[in-house]
Amino acid sequence: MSGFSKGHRRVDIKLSWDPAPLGAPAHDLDLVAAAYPAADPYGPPAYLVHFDSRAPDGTIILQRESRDGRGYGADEVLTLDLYRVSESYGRIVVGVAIQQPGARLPFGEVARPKALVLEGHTELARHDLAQLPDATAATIAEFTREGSGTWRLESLSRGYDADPVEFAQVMGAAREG
Ligand SMILES: [Ca+2]
Repeated sequence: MSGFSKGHRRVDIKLSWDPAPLGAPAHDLDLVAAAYPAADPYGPPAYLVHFDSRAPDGTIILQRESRDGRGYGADEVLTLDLYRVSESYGRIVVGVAIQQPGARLPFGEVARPKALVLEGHTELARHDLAQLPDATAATIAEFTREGSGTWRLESLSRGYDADPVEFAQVMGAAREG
């Protein structure tokens, strides 16, 4: 899956999945965003945004979160107000990780794990995470600030074998083409 376009201002990322079968432990997927310093865009994240962590300036917000995939429509929604992000941040990576409280749970065992990347009503990218059946986490989008100050989106589909905490630390290490 590839996407490439420029000048994004406000982007929504919507994650959905279906609940675990009755009687089975809940399937809990998490959207995770990591912001990296402009001075060191492939170093450690400056901050993380997920169900338990907020952006210090409120420019990246988890609008909705779910622990079990129940309910209608998107289960988790992340909004990135890119036009308000401080120039001290040069790169933002967004991914999805599956909580691993018991037996290993990869995307292939979660029902209909999907993510949409939207700007307004325009669909920028669509991800079927079942296409990474053995992974327990995946990066889906990378935003890079251009010299002109605009944000470029690269659509990713890179699987990881990591729980959400491990994933948050390594999700930005890969340098894409
Ligand atoms: Ca969750």
